[in-house]
Amino acid sequence: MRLEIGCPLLPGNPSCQGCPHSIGLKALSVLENPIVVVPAGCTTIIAGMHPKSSLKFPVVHVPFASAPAVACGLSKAYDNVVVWMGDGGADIGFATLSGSAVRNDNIIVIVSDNEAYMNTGIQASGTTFWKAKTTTSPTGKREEKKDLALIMLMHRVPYVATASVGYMHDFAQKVKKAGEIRGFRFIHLHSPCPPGWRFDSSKTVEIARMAVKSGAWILWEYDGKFKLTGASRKCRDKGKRIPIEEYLRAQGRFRGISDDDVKEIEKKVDEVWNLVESLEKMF
Ligand SMILES: Cc1ncc(C[n+]2csc(CCOP(=O)(O)OP(=O)(O)O)c2C)c(N)n1
Ligand code: SF4
Ligand SMILES: [Mg+2]
Repeated sequence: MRLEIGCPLLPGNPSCQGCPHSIGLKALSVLENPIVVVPAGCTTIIAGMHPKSSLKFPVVHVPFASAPAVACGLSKAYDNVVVWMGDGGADIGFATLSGSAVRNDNIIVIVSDNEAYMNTGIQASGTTFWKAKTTTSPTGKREEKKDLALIMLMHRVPYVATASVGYMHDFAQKVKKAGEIRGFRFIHLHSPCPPGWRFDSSKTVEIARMAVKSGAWILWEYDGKFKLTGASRKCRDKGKRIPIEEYLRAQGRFRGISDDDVKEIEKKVDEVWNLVESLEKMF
């Protein structure tokens, strides 16, 4: 069933053109009266400062490390408490994120992952892609991209999924399903950022889809059973994927990447697919 996705974001807000958070936030419209907890990041700016707000639901602005703890408190009085945080927030706030998952708090956490600390000037985060150039990795990131969704899955919480702003219906279905489950629910949203990744602002959805179609980002869901979802089901067969090189070369942050590094990335992506396929058999 196709869900009706509304637009809880008002026009005139200060997001960049083609901002992935602005696209992703629309999926929250499938929840009844959500309360959204937002730690520092681009979404703080997009939402705006009290008494003004560009979002049609209540927003609580909090310091980085406290977001899931604040949401835990709110969940004692309200349903549908959602933390909407960036990948930087998930790095810096990981202790409270993990603690909240361990307690199985009755909250939904969505990490909108644009693979860098964008709001403070494109610094690399734990989820920045290997070899991506940022202001703190000017020759390409040397460390691996950590797999946050799998880390959260290993907390053995009731619901974990990945999603992409390129596939909003898949994402909205996951938000809706998460809203019907109690306990700690986690969604890792892939959010390509035009200025941070250096591509034209009209191409956010196209780049997000290329990530999925090349197999570099895998859409999956765990709701008691681990399964691939949406476009990623077709990408199980490697022959049906687009070349990863196409995805990488469409972004300025990978400018000048060597053919050997592209091959290395293909190998890393294959390893993640092997892991995901073994999880399908295990859970
Ligand atoms: C404890 C703390 N450290 C650093 C900052 C400065 N700061 C504000 S926003 C931000 C980047 C956030 O990055 P991310 O969570 O990925 O969100 P994005 O801006 O990419 O959407 C940082 C480092 C802060 N507000 N608090
Ligand atoms: S820098 Fe990226 S995430 Fe931040 S407002 Fe601009 S497009 Fe959105
Ligand atoms: Mg970020």
